[in-house]
Amino acid sequence: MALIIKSDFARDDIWRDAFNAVAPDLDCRSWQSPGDLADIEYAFVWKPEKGGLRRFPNLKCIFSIGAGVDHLLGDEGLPEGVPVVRMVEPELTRGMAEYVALHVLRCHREVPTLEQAQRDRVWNELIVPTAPDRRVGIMGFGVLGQASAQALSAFGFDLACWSRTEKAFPGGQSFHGAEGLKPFLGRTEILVCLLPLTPETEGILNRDLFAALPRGAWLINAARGGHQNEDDILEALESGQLVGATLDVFRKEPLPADHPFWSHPRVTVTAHIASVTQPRSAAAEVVANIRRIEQGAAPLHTVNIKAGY
Ligand code: NDP
Ligand code: OXD
Repeated sequence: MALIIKSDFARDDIWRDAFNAVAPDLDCRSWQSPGDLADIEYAFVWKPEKGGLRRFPNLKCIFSIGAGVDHLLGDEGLPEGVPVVRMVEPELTRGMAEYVALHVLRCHREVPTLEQAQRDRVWNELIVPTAPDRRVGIMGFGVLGQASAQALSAFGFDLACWSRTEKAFPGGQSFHGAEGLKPFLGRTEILVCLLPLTPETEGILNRDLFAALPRGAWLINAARGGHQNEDDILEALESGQLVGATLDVFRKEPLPADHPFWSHPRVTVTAHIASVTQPRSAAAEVVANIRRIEQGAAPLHTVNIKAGY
């Protein structure tokens, strides 16, 4: 069984070691020197070049190294009929829940205001609402949205979620579809975006959406830069419609050095590190899925190519 690896952050060797630790029988090959292309049955990839996966005539499954599959589904040369599996692994999920909890708490407790007070040597006895009086809304209520909601529920936030299809959410209010978006936004003071990037969600974080939030809302985008209209974010910050934005993802990455977000006093920039797939736990999940396929079962976490996620 041969697996071709094209990894993020040039981590091919780390991945090979992680796979070998759980599956010594798996023949891991690198994208640069794949050997006989006909041997390759599985691909484990991040941002492969367009059409690159077509080289392998016997591919049984394509595993995305990330939870997002926009890097694959944007490729018109993706081999037809080969299932695409997105990354679902416990440490990636935990990392995102940490990031969301950290930044929601930071907005909720108005940490940027307190940091400024310290710089100004001002004793600011700032009193903030309690968590049950703070309305947090999570756009995208899949694996990462649900884990983030669970982490936030420990603090007692007033939570709501928005998804494409109807979802039960015993810990909060649930909205879905186009008709659910406005009421969801209208009650949301801290908005967390964890949507996949699809033709339907491209550019969704725009002026119209910000206008539907209560004045002075906070945006946290840990999903994809393609969701956000960056000029509209700056305009909403300028007008006070948004009081702050925490952005992990950008239209262009790395964020260009002259981008106004870098120095904006009410924007927090992180470098697409909200959460990162972890080799040990991810290799175990991928190998378990490969074993399923080898036994004739369908892989878990396959993507609906038509829906785009
Ligand atoms: P899932 O596929 O598990 O969940 C996606 C959620 O989005 C579902 O609830 C889905 O609705 C909802 N959704 C999809 N399309 C729409 C739509 N048109 N309208 C409303 N809701 C919609 O994805 P994950 O939670 O695993 O990952 C989410 C995204 O997070 C990834 O696609 C990736 O881009 C990003 N990510 C970013 C990272 C970072 O470091 N910045 C790290 C990891 C992931 P429904 O439940 O009805 O299907
Ligand atoms: C992902 C990412 O999609 O890291 O997993 O962005």
